[in-house]
Amino acid sequence: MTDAQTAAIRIRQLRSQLEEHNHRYYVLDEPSVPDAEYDRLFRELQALEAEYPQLISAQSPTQRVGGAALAAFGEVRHEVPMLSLGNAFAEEDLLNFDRRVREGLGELLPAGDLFGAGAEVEYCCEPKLDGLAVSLLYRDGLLVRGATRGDGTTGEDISSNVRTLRNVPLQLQGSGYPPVLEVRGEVFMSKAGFEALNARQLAAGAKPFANPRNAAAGSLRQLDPKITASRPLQFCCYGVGQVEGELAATQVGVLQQLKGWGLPISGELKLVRGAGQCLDYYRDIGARRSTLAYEIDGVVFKVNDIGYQRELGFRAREPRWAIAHKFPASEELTELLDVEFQVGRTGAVTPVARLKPVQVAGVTVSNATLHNMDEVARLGLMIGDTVIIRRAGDVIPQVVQVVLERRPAAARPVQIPEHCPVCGSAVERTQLVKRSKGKETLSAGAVYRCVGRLSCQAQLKQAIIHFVSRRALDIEGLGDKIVEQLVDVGLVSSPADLFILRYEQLVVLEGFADLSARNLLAAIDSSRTPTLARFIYALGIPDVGEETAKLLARALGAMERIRQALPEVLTWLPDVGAEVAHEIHSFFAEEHNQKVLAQLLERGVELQDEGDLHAEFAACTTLATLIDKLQIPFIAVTGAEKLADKTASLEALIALSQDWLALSVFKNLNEKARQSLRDFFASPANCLRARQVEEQLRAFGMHWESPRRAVAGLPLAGQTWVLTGTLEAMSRDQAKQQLEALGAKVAGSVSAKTHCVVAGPGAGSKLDKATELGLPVLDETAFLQRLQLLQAKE
Ligand code: 9MJ
Repeated sequence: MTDAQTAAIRIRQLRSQLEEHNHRYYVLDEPSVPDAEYDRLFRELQALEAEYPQLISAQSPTQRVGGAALAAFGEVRHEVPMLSLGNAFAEEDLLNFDRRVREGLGELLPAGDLFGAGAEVEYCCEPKLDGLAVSLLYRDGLLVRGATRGDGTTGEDISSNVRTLRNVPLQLQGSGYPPVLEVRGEVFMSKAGFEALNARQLAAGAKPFANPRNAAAGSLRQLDPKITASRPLQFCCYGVGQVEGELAATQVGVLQQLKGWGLPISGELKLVRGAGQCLDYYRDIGARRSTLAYEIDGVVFKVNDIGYQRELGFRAREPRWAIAHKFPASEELTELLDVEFQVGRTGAVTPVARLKPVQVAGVTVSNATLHNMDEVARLGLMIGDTVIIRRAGDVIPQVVQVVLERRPAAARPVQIPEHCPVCGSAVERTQLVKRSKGKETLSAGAVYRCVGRLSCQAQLKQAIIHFVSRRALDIEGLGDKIVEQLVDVGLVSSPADLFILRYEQLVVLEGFADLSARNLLAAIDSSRTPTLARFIYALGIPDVGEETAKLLARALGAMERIRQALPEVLTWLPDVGAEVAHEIHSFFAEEHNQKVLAQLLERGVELQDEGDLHAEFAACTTLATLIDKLQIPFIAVTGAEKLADKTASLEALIALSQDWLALSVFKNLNEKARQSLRDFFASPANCLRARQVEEQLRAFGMHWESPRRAVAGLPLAGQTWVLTGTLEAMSRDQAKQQLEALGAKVAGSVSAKTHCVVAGPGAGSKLDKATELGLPVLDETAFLQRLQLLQAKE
């Protein structure tokens, strides 16, 4: 045997011994050897690895001290989204949750007892740790990746950091684990660890952390894993994500399996039966909260049976089978010293409470957002008042209430400034446009805006900070302070100015030197080719977040189409309502924005992935949708459908609407709707608008000839579906659109010709009829699954 082979064997022995000791010490809390013995083994391993660097592996305990620092975190896509939990605050919320669970399970649940009591559901209970959700991926038992939750779909790759956590096994113990096992849990800091860390921070002249949660977050999101390694972080497992292979059939069973493979789980885990026992658990943990070694902000209940969990499924971003029952938030009294006004990216002027500093649940609070002037009015707040401040978990402190008995004689009212505190432009109250039955009404909004737009330095700075931010153009090295400086010295007065910055201008600025100036220019240069979605997001259009930006880019495919889209056309996109459509349209209609956009393109910004209108979008229209989008008063979706059935084109509809005789024999519409149709198209402006919308749809590449577009070949072609009851994940309108995109016709009544009925809660006679006729009926979960399957085939 060669020396290297002998070394490899010894290294393997040492690693397994050290990991065993680690597990006993950090997971089981039962150390089996003195620290000195552990240190000796550790140093022996280090020496061998130094001698044979080719034998170093990421799974070695020596790597727990942290490897090389990173320049940035990579991105990780979660195969199975990392969801958050719904909250229960009052006991009643918990009882309602349990009722929804039992109703959702319906007949799956065994019958109750002979005395008429309903069957009870088993729940797995755990304390709710107040830390950061993390995913750990094990392949064939080896830890290969650690990631943060991020937005639930994409997180950050923090593999090097999680390896430094002493109670995270680098290799699973025992056998029988699935070949791919993603475990999920919370990274947190114990109260003692937090105190010790803060003592060290203070001794080193560094800023102490506000609370264990912040300390854990700050420690885990370090580019240098050595820093993470020096922090007292712990992991606790509470579930699984992606799994290839079999696991136990209950939540508690899975957690016991994970524990058997060396993963730490909660020591307070308990299996209970029924909501009553959940509340007992909540009270018990609540009473012992201050004696626990770590901070918690409530308890978590999960339906124990995994089959039931699957049946219950998800609602939006939360599982229907789990809930966090939160402890009451902490509240304190303090004095409102003043109200100041901040100007945000979109010009919103927001009141901020300046408070006499007060400790609330371990954090000093001296500011609290007041949201808007309606909130100030609702609270009846005056400067000088004594107020109740509440802080719950990681939530921004809130002013909950004024203590009127303590109002001093000198209390002053809070007044919104007439002029922007930053640029002096007028401050105006926003107006809300409300559409009901096709009529627009205006009402005063809660938000006040500085009208200065980008001539207001506050808005300009925020707009640029947003433009260069990580999820937008991602210009590295352009932090808030630098943006502020660039604006203050007048080098940048629009996002387009970033692309004409020169070395001589930068190098003389505070905090810049040769290398940093060059680096910034290089970073700006490499941001010139963003994806369309990032670019749209970067523009900072009010109400257009990342998701809407992605949707616009995916559906319309090109900047030019997005720029020109009429509000009616924008509302074709799922989730884009009239208000968002209006924001997008008016953003691009504004002269200044047009100029900046033209400059950006002139100055070398090149969008990467422009293309055609998305096929799904191009094919998703019918004449009925067009009529519906025109928002003719008293003509709702079904009315639009009847009209589309009768008329084959917009021109035919316009002609029909003016033909009194034809309309009066058109029995399918009531008198009010007929009158409204006639009035609508009697207006030349409305006719013009309708024609413009149609023309734009065609110019964009949408196609429809007859009200029934060619659907042959689509998976549901020739089928008639009926939707009844309420759906939770989407509106009925959206469900209908999706079905139509797959070729189905969606009808309003059930007959022997119906192929399938989708029935949500509250379904009545249609469901009865479907049952009577023996038609297939899907509940929402089954419907969503079917849609997904069919869309995947498409
Ligand atoms: C915490 N924070 O202790 C979950 N959690 O489950 C527990 N969080 C969770 N479970 C699904 N015990 C999403 C989050």
